Amino acid sequence: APALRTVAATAWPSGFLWGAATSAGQIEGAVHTDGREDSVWDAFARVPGNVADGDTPERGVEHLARMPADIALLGELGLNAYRFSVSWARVRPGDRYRNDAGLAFYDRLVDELLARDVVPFLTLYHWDLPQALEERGGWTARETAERFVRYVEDVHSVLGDRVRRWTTFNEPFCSAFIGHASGEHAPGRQDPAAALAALHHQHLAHGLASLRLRELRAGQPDLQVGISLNLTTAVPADPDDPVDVDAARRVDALWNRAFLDPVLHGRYPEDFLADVAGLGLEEVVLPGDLETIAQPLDFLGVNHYHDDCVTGHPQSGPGGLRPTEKPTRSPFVGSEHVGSVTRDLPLTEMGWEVNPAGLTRLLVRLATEHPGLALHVTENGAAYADVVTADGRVHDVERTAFVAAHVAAVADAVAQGADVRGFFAWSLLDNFEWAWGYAKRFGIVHVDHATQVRTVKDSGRGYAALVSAARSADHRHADAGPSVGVAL
Ligand code: GBH
Repeated sequence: APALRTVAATAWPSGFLWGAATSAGQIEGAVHTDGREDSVWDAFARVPGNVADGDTPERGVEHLARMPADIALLGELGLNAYRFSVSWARVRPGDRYRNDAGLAFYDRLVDELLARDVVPFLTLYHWDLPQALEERGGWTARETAERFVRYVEDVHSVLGDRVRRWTTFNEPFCSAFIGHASGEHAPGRQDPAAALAALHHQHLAHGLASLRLRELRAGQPDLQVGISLNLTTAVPADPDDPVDVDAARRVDALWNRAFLDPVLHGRYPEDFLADVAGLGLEEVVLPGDLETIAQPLDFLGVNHYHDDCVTGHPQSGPGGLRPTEKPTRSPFVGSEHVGSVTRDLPLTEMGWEVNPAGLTRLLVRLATEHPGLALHVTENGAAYADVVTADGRVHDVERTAFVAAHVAAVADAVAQGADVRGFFAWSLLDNFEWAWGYAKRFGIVHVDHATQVRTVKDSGRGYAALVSAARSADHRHADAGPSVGVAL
């Protein structure tokens, strides 16, 4: 087994959140139970060729039915936080009315978490728009942002008394550009103007929902609102080649600055506006929108998987998101010529580079460029082809090393001054990996998709051991007197 780097437990801020993450559309299943209606992913997955092996989210990993046992597992792993998402299509089927039967599931989930002293970390939108709204234009329609606020009010009306951490969007890059430009994700459109409209309307929805949650939190001042972005460091393949340097600038804008700048500073980057000039963004940005979008952010969620080494002379186009033959288009609106190059690093089963130093670098960059911003690593993980062996265990040696190396990478960032307050392993459970269906496994807990039996993988045990060391040091500090860490 690879040597695990031991992290000085004292490096962690007091009250650090040690969690695992999931999303509704990937685990819940029961897509028509208790009045839930289709999301865009249910409809997209029914079209042959969109998802590997014809898989659909219909069964998920039956989390809707198995939730108490799944949360018990989280407790057994010693985690003190759980990041989950709420399904809009369960809460407002067809976006017509508040569905109390759907909301009751999340009500029970939150009670189950609190009973185990696990902090609920709620995401409002993890890519699962109600299909009925897609049929009215989806994220290309401005009204969808306003409808999002009604949904958020419904969720808050039931969970606002117990949930303190609210995330508006998960990775709006993916739902905008992979959903509407490359078309590899639902709703599967391949239209640059639609992607830019979706980008802007999700930003607007984030701003409007943040405003509303702040009004609603009048009686609950510790409610925090943030957003999770799939920030991705763009590295030029040849740093001496101006074409590659320009390619890196372009995708840095697309992955990172087209999100950070509006949300944090109320502006789109000038170079990004130039790259996408004439493609339709001008038409959807109305006066006042950017002020609405730039609401104070209580934390930034960072989802990190890999860096992107880019070239402006692509040998092969971007890809690897979808296993099927549908003609692939670039997600990089206005920069379609840019391609990715794989460096000499180990690769996961997704073909993504394993590069924990990239996570340290990203967190330190954020801390430097946005001083005072609280950070959570809201996703980090890896897919490997796991098997349950005769001893009833899953010896996922590579993932075990991956988790340890990335936890150590976060410790390095903390030591360099980044204000990181939480880490969430993606994912608690093997699940529906979007266009890859059930073929890719990201869990620290294995799921047998035929029997739904759960088996904690060695990576889950390894993560639990790291967390236990960190948390017992935290408790010793707490016992020793006032905490030296940040107030959470
Ligand atoms: C996250 O997104 C999602 O939030 C989560 O739902 C998902 O299950 C998890 O990751 C694992 O996929 O093939 O070179 O074009 C992942 C963010 C951004 C990572 C795009 C892959 C492109 C890689 N993704 N990136 S490439």
